[in-house]
Amino acid sequence: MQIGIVGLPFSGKSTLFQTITKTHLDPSVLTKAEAHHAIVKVPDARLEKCSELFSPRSTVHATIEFVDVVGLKKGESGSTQFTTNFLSNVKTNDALVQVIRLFENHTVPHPDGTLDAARDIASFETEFILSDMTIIEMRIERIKKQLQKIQDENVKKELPVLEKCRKILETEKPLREVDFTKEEAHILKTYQLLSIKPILIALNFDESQLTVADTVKHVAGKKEGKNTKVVSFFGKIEMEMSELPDDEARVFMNEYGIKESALDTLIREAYALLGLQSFFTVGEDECRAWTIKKGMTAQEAAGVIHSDFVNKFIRAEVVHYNDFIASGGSFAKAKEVGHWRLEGKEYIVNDGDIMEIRHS
Ligand SMILES: Nc1nc2c(ncn2[C@@H]2O[C@H](COP(=O)(O)OP(=O)(O)OP(=O)(O)O)[C@@H](O)[C@H]2O)c(=O)[nH]1
Ligand SMILES: [Mg+2]
Repeated sequence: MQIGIVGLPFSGKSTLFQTITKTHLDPSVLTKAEAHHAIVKVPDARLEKCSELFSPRSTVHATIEFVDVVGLKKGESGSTQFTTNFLSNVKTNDALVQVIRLFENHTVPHPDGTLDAARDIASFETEFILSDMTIIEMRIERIKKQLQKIQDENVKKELPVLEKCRKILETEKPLREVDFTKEEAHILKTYQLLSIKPILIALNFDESQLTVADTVKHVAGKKEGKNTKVVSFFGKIEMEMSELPDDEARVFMNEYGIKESALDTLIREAYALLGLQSFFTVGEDECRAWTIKKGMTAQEAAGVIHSDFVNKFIRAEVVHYNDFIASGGSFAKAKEVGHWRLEGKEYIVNDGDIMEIRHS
């Protein structure tokens, strides 16, 4: 899973990227034209607890990849240019974090002169919608021509889906707000559309601002919906904080009333936004968190561990993390009270299930 960090120039993208990926980029690298990638461990207190109980040789977290998407520049006309190069860098991501600048900093002024969350959010939305519209219209034209020559059923199936998208985009609505069936979503996937991507709007405030809660509420009220979430963070101090040892960071967080680091909030929200969840495998050898989509069956989840397990799946031994802990971290006890179960192929895996796959 790859999440792209996007935003206007000087909105704090690289600051956020470095904070959540705990990397330090040289200022000379930051201005270069390539995107920066980093794989981040998904923090999970439940996995830490399992590790404490089993003292395994290795503990493996779920991971998520973050990308600092570069290439958005102020054009000669003064307005920001959404080049094709930039848009194609956005396309490859599964979801987006859009950084919105709400901090004052006179040494690096906002490209549009003032701070305005609604305007900045809308500027991306418009570009994404326009880009999608172009792709969809071109595809519709091509399909119509193709169908005049040969009646290909697979190609024919695409048309109503594309027409549905066109109608929505014409009302200037992003595609992420619309319900698509599994089949429709599958067809649309190949087009790498932009306005369909789940988005996390990350408002970047100054630590001195007193209006944080009100602004977040206001923006969330207007924008939040299906596949859109709004979060806030303090770019500059979170970055300073990420450079401190853990205990000092905690003191610092208490002082500023920060409950959770930007990394933890973002990962948690991004995870949920993508419809992802974790299940665990535990033991003396390895404790590990695995990422799956919500609604996956035990058989599908087994396939994430090893593709062979799909066909060789017999049963899954399942106990939920909470029940396991309630049973004092003992499988025997969990079995005794009936929390430990044998489940078949069709069992829908829950977030936090501890599983062992029985296979032939
Ligand atoms: N005061 C203040 N300054 C910040 C904050 N976040 C970022 N900055 C500063 O704003 C400038 C731009 O931040 P970056 O993280 O480089 O922004 P960016 O979006 O990556 O910028 P480009 O890659 O050039 O488009 C830097 O000088 C940061 O130190 C913040 O929360 N408060
Ligand atoms: Mg940058």
